[in-house]
Amino acid sequence: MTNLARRTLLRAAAAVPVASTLGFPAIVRAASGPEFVFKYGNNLPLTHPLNVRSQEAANQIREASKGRLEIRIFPNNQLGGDTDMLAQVRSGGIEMFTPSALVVSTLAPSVAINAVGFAFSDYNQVWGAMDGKLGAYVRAAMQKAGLESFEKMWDNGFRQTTTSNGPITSAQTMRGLKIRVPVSPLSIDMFKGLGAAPTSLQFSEVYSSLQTHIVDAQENPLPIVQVAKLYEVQKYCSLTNHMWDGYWFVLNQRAWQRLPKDLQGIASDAFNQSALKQREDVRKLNDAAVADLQSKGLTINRPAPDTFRVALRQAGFYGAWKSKFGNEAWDLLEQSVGKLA
Ligand code: X2X
Repeated sequence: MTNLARRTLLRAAAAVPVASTLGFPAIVRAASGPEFVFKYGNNLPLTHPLNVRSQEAANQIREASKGRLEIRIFPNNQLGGDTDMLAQVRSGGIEMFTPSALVVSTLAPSVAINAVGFAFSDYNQVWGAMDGKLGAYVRAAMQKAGLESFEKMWDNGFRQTTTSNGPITSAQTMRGLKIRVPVSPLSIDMFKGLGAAPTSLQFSEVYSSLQTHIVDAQENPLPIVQVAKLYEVQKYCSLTNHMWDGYWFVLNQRAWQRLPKDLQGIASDAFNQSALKQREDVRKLNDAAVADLQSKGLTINRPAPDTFRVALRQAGFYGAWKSKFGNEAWDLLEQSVGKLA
């Protein structure tokens, strides 16, 4: 057994499913247990709407399937970081995972297209594209890479920048900034284009790397800054709105194909409906987040986007990523947001 495999197994053995932590009623089922158990790993704390609504979907599925299908949730990187979970969902070590589109792009590059810098300006554009042709295009790309996915994407949010050493007010203030970004070539390239010094780290390492000043800054939507308590290790929050990011619910292809059609229907209905509620939860959190984070000690500012856009154009960011994503994907994005390059 490789070291990685051994570590993964040990982690899986040590991890406790959410259902038992939260004291949900024991599953009503025959003594033989559920016919199908899907292990679902994610990188977020239990309090994030992604986990709250996933648990709701799991409960619905247990009821609607009369205990035949059980979804066991392993939140908060219990099964390893993003890169580990992406490998596990492909190999079948786990059946489900919710990676950010940024992270799936290490496997299927076009999947990160929603995160092109300053492309989406509001949620009407986001859901129009992701529930429409652009989303369908990306899901087909994931399927080619061996991953099934549910139709509805879950919200992460518009990403904002936090630092420990001064507010970001323009592209000039990004110069040399030691900033953590997800494990994603697009994020690295974009922050290099803005003049910063980005480092890719899995989300599981973010709090400690800020605390120990391995990096001085990170970028994430406000609800993540809240639930992961990043305000404890950061001082400034600049509302840069530099990209929109969401989570795909991906599934191991063989596990999905083994599931009878009726159970497939029950599972996808439950998760797609929960996605819509989760989007609404994130919207409400965002509305209240600025005041909440201020009360927790963060200094908030709202930089204008112009200098960032100019810096990215000058760095050749849009041209380079148009050729990486390909004309078809880029055209679909521009149908939703207008001309970019
Ligand atoms: O790792 C991050 O920054 C996070 C939580 O936003 C993602 O999953 C991409």
